[in-house]
Amino acid sequence: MSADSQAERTLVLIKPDGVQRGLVGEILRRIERKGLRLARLELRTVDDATARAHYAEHEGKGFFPSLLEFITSGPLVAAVVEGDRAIPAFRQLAGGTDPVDKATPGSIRGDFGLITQFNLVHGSDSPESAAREIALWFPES
Ligand code: RTP
Ligand code: MG
Repeated sequence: MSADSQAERTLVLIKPDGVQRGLVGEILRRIERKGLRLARLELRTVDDATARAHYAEHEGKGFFPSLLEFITSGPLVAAVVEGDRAIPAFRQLAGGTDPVDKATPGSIRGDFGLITQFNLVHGSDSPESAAREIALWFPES
């Protein structure tokens, strides 16, 4: 176990495809087995404004409209996950963005994903992103 002073926080989403396919328990199990902790956990359906703010870096890209439609299409799980190097540790668990070309077997996307958009999970990609996203999803924390 690492000292609390080394704990890092990351924003994790189990996207609507993961909830719809019944993979919430499987994904949370992998997070916990890795040794990461759940600090916040909530099922919610998000509006367009939240989805747009979350993925602001992708505004203007070809996939942006369908990404917004997908993320708002049904309930998702939002979580704050913490632990030593939580940001890269969860990105490792998730695997690369494309579930076939980039994510390796053994990762969440590599094991359960097929189509890039429907890649099951989101994890913050840097400390700056994590701070911004945690403030967006859990403003009271
Ligand atoms: P995320 O932000 O969701 O954790 O995923 P990521 O960092 O691995 O990938 P990113 O480049 O940030 O893309 C955000 C999400 O947009 C969807 N996407 N679709 N070509 C496509 O159809 C395409 N490219 C990206 C995926 O859901 C991706 O995770
Ligand atoms: Mg990203």
